Amino acid sequence: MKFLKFIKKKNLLILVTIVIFYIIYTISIRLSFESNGIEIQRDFQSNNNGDPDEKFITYLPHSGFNNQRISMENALFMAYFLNRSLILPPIVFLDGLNHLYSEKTDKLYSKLIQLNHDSNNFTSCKDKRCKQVKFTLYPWDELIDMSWIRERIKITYRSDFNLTSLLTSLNITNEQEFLFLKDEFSYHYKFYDDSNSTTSLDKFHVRINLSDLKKDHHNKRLIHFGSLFSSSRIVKELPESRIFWKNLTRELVPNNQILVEITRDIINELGGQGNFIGSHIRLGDSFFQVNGNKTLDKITQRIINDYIKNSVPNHPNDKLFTLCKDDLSKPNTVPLVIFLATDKDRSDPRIRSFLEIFPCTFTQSDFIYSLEPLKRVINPLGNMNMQKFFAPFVDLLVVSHGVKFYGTEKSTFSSYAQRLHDIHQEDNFVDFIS
Ligand SMILES: Nc1nc2c(ncn2[C@@H]2O[C@H](COP(=O)(O)OP(=O)(O)O)[C@@H](O)[C@H]2O)c(=O)[nH]1
Ligand SMILES: *[C@@H]1O[C@H](CO)[C@@H](O)[C@H](O)[C@H]1NC(C)=O
Ligand SMILES: *[C@@H]1O[C@H](CO)[C@@H](O)[C@H](O)[C@H]1NC(C)=O
Ligand SMILES: *[C@@H]1O[C@H](CO)[C@@H](O)[C@H](O)[C@H]1NC(C)=O
Ligand SMILES: *[C@@H]1O[C@H](CO)[C@@H](O)[C@H](O)[C@H]1NC(C)=O
Ligand SMILES: *[C@@H]1O[C@H](CO)[C@@H](O)[C@H](O)[C@H]1NC(C)=O
Ligand SMILES: *[C@@H]1O[C@H](CO)[C@@H](O)[C@H](O)[C@H]1NC(C)=O
Ligand SMILES: *[C@@H]1O[C@H](CO)[C@@H](O)[C@H](O)[C@H]1NC(C)=O
Ligand SMILES: *[C@@H]1O[C@H](CO)[C@@H](O)[C@H](O)[C@H]1NC(C)=O
Ligand SMILES: [Mg+2]
Repeated sequence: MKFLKFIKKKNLLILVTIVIFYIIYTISIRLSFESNGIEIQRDFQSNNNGDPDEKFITYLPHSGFNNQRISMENALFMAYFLNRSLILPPIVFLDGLNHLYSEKTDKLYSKLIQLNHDSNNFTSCKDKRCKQVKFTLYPWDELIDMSWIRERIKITYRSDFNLTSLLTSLNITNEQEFLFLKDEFSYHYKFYDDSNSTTSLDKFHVRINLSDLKKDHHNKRLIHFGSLFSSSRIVKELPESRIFWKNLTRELVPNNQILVEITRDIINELGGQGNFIGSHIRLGDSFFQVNGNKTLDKITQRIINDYIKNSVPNHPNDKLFTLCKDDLSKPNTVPLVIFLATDKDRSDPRIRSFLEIFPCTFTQSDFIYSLEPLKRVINPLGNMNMQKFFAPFVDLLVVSHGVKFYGTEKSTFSSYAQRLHDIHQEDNFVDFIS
């Protein structure tokens, strides 16, 4: 009785306490969850154990997915070389805008700060014309296997692009405590692991010796880079750098379970590994749009050359071949099973002319049933459905499992597919298909 009376009296206080605890509990659930089987703390503050001597680096992401991947890989190398923890920003996926980019770091920051977990759209303006762009911020380790690198460098996560709050969380109170290498133009800084290197700057403007950066700024709590994009951003000539880089690029492979299952399914439908070739034809925008005809011609010629030289095994699956048998009876057609990844669809006249030569070409849209599980992928940060953002990865993974791969020059999407293809070839596919 006494107890019940107590509850009545303190009724309001207890209710308030419960509500507060519930809020704290839900927030911590949101920030910490199972990721590809690993428990990962998303929230920077709680992951940072408050070691006042810990040193960090970070950078700003921009542009398409593979541009962001290259920046992320470069950042991992920087963290390794400089012996610092990496504050890793999320993947920025956009729907309705190809690129979020500015040459100047300050300007890029002012765009990126619009992206936060409270919203899934922002206003993008160009030449005074504005539109709503849908976006989502996605954690890298939901998509890519980071276990190898996690054993070698410490990674903490950043889930917005607010510089003020980043500095606050690092206890940085004045400008002397951090180094901010802001870009004033594209390809501003080029980094050299070997101070004695004679490799030229090429399109870059300013040289930085990494050993000097490490030595001269070892006291700085944070080194903040701007863009780290470009596969020639960091010159890696020291033997240790090369070994580390080779291992790094070998280990950073997509391992999202749903994507892996879908890929396996489509490969089986295509007649199994080794029985189809993969091609990535990028035609969609800017440079690739202008060079579309050239890209098509080159890839067609390369496939025909290889096929005539008979180096491509060709054991088409019967079921698939019945689908293209009639077209194959036409002159100048080539009986090869091809999986085509492209940012255009079948109705594009350039794709149509490719299909006339290679009638047994299949695209993602031929495997709608296998793609069904994509509908279930949601972003654990913010609950956005990821189907649209994940579709390119199905293309990427399937083409990379072809017995041969034919990509588009200068496309970073193609270069990743080529890398994954080479890895699968080395492994003789054993790790992927049983
Ligand atoms: N679904 C699909 N999307 C593609 C394909 N090629 C390019 N894309 C899209 O276009 C973007 C290209 O940007 P990025 O990844 O930076 O590669 P890059 O511009 O070719 O160097 C990709 O991230 C995809 O969103 C493709 O074959 N299939
Ligand atoms: C920041 O400083 C406060 C007190 O000076 C300390 O308690 C806290 O752990 C520090 N945080 C970090 C991230 O270093
Ligand atoms: C890397 O930094 C840690 C402290 O963060 C230090 O204990 C370690 O000795 C450093 N390693 C090298 C090779 O400098
Ligand atoms: C997002 O879009 C909705 C509806 O289109 C709009 O009402 C809202 O203001 C937008 N939010 C932002 C941050 O732009
Ligand atoms: C950035 O963070 C600071 C401090 O946490 C806050 O005062 C400010 O409003 C934030 N800016 C934006 C644009 O959210
Ligand atoms: C890089 O190091 C080399 C050799 O110590 C030196 O000659 C050169 O000036 C350095 N470059 C820069 C930009 O610091
Ligand atoms: C650069 O070259 C000089 C002279 O050949 C040598 O003494 C020095 O160790 C070299 N530095 C590095 C980082 O290899
Ligand atoms: C990289 O892999 C090789 C084996 O391929 C191994 O001998 C070496 O120790 C690895 N290096 C690092 C930095 O992990
Ligand atoms: C590409 O080729 C088609 C004919 O196959 C032609 O109509 C078109 O103008 C060409 N486009 C460019 C940009 O050269
Ligand atoms: Mg791009």
